[in-house]
Amino acid sequence: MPPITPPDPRPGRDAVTAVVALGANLGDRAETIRQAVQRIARLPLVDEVRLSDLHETVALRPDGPDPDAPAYVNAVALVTTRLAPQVLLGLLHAIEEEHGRERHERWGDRTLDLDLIAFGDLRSDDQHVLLPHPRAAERLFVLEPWLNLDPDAELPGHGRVADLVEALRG
Ligand code: PH2
Ligand code: MG
Ligand code: MG
Repeated sequence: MPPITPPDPRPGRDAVTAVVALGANLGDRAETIRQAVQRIARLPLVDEVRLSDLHETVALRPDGPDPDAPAYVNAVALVTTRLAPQVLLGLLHAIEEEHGRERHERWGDRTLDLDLIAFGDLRSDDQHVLLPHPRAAERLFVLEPWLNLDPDAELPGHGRVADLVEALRG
């Protein structure tokens, strides 16, 4: 007789849609982004991933846009997952490191940046997992690809992404 396996006593989490921003301005940027999305899709407890169009964008530095810096490829992925947000964030950082991400200066050039922009409608001021991402509302390189995936998207605490994009485009 095979052993009887007791039911898993851990409570299941409901699936949530997380918004992940992807950026790269070194190496084969588009290929890196496609590989990163495949890695995310293969993570445990990730059910579905939808990737936006890839957008080429001017690098934003702490003192403003820098057309002389290597340009970015940016995209957004909608990730349906039952992972906890801090676990997802840790796994995103691990994928950045697999792609040789090095951290020198703030907003320096990078092979891969994966930012957790939103996690359902969760708002968190935990210093390790700030949600939504504190600068997302100002960043067209995040909001435009997100809008392209979901015309009804809302950034928790900031309203409709379509309205934010319109205001930033001026
Ligand atoms: N990310 C940054 C800083 N500057 N500029 C663009 N165009 N795209 C980015 O993803 C980006 C940036 C810090 O994460
Ligand atoms: Mg970033
Ligand atoms: Mg980052």
